[in-house]
Amino acid sequence: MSKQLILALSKGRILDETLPLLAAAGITPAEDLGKSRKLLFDTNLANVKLVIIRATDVPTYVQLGAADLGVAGKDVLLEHGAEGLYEPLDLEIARCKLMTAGIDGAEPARARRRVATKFVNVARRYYAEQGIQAEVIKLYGAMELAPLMNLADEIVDIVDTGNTLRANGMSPRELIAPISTRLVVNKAAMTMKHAQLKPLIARLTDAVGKRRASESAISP
Ligand code: PRT
Ligand code: MG
Repeated sequence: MSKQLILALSKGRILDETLPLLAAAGITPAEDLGKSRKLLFDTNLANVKLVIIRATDVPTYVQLGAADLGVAGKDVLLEHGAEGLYEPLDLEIARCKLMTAGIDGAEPARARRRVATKFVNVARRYYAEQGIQAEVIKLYGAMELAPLMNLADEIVDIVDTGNTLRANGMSPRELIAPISTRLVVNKAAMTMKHAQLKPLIARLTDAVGKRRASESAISP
């Protein structure tokens, strides 16, 4: 008898890049995800089901074993904490950087820096490591607005092209961590369902390798 595997996918921009990778690894949803309001999907593989949830909820599902494995941004994993999770594979998609940023030309405030971010744990850890006193303010979006409105001296946010910062008269300051999307696996499942998980992880590893090879063949 084959044990069921539940794979938790982050919806949003990560999903668009995850699906081709899953397809290359031989996993396709049984119906068109875009046309459905369902959250739980069968796949072409009898023992694999998909759940599609908020990116920030993926570590929780996998940690608590509601899902056996998941796909999540490293930023989300750093913020959430990785207890009870293995991270066996870098999927090398949705690459970006976690950075500090501030208003162009403004010196970072010296005494006690006010930092607006949705990554409060990452930010507290980072400023403590730097020996910088920081008051971290939790925001749920539009971090770029905070310095402009005098709510904060600096932000911690995801930067890709830097266009969002530039459009708001801000620039990146320090790199906190390079980010990409990772495969995470529940530690208990890795033992209990090893026979099912091992070939799945191997196929995904293969798909990532092939994708990397084809990309380096195009770009110099
Ligand atoms: O929208 P919601 O609040 O539900 O969640 P979300 O915004 O976290 O999800 P979504 O779908 O945007 O996906 C977020 C995940 O994609 C992150 O956890 C990262 O791992 C990854 N990722 C990769 C990015 C970006 N690139 C990215 N550029 N996530 C967000 N951005 C945003 C960033 O927040 C900023 O507003 O894009 C803007 C910066 O981009 P540039 O190109 O202007 O620098
Ligand atoms: Mg978003």
